[in-house]
Amino acid sequence: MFSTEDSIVAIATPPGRGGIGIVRISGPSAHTIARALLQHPDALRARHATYTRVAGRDTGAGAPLDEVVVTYFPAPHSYTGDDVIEISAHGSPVVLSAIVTNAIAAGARLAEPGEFTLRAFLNGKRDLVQAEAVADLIDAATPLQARVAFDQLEGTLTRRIGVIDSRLFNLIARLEASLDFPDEGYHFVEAGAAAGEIGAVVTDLDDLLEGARRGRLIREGATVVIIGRPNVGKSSIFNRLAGADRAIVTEIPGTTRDLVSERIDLDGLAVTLVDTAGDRATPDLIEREGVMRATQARGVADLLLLVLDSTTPLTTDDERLLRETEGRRRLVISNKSDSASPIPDAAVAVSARTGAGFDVLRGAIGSSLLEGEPRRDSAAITNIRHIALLQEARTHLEAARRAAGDAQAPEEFVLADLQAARARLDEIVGNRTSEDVLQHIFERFCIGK
Ligand SMILES: Nc1nc2c(ncn2[C@@H]2O[C@H](COP(=O)(O)OP(=O)(O)O)[C@@H](O)[C@H]2O)c(=O)[nH]1
Ligand SMILES: [Mg+2]
Repeated sequence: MFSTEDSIVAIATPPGRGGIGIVRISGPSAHTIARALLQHPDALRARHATYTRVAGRDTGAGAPLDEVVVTYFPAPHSYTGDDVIEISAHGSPVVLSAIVTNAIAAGARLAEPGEFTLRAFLNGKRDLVQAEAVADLIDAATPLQARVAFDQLEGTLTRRIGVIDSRLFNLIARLEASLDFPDEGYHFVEAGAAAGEIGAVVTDLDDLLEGARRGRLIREGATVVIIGRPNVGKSSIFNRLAGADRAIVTEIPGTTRDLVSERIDLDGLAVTLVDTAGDRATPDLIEREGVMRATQARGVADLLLLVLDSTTPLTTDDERLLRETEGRRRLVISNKSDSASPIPDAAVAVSARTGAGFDVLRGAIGSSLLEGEPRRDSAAITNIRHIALLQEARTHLEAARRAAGDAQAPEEFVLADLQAARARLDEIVGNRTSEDVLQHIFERFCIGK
């Protein structure tokens, strides 16, 4: 189903107008197709920028359409591993689509989403983890997300999985040798030693999985929900953190009646900040709906900011909220520090009016989100597909370890589970990934990537 026989074309730059726009052609006839489009007498020199003109029609004849710089990357030294031509024209959608149309007339096919990167994968230029990292890098909304994605593009995760895989391979080889030569009276690996070695691999996997929550938070972002009874200053805090007057602030309790949310970059973490209606029993139908939505938002939050008002004594609503959120990841905030001294049990004191305490608050949000996470420089694992496969591999390794430690269990049992664990690792890097999964992964790319 995935063919690399034909040549594909697409605009590689984002939609809209810009100084430069790039059309990319990849495939065995990329060079021939480019020659048909360009008003350039000679063959293109490999990896040289060639300044020339592109024709207005699908033959080189006729009025030129634009001045372009063309680069030819012969296989296999290109992004996709096929012959690649990149035509940099002026960033006009009209010019760029004309080039694409002409390339199609000259024999190319419009690329599917992610097809350039898919070809790089099929041609062995990148493994699946790296191909997925390309999409993550393009999608990154914070510098930290970009760095972690680039790390994976460089192969950090691939290497760690490779190390684990080769330990398993080595162990499997020795176990198989023991099975194949049972009469030699020599065991390539003792049963007890095998269990120990498998245990060490499990520890390696756990190391990798340990950083996963942090990695997920970095890649997917976190949802932080502001709760509290009416008038404590939730919307004011929301506006300060969002850096904009998004939510309406008044002295009238019950002003916020719906969820208001805003994406913010909090020291590299992409945070969806949600302001909610003040939590109280109320006869007002609309406000009641707001309180219900607030309760739902509370349910999906990665972190709750429970706001208290330091200018008034705690009410029964405050105490109820403190109780209800006790088991949750939360930060208790004492607001209005400009007018009263902070509530003793609160984690952070702020004034939404003056902005005092907000640096501390931002830091505290970041550290509570990542609390208990290994403080590594980069989280190697971020992708839910990778996490699920690592967990499956771990399950098989645990089964193998039990079988290896059990004198009654035949060695074939150990081997079967070790092989199954390796198969999961292979699937992460794409060595035996089904076409369905590949299709699913590359679908989320945009055209031209
Ligand atoms: N003095 C003082 N007043 C504040 C502060 N934050 C909010 N307020 C006031 O408290 C009232 C309620 O604020 P609002 O943000 O709408 O609270 P919400 O109902 O919890 O969303 C408004 O009159 C705000 O001006 C603060 O830090 N200090
Ligand atoms: Mg409000």
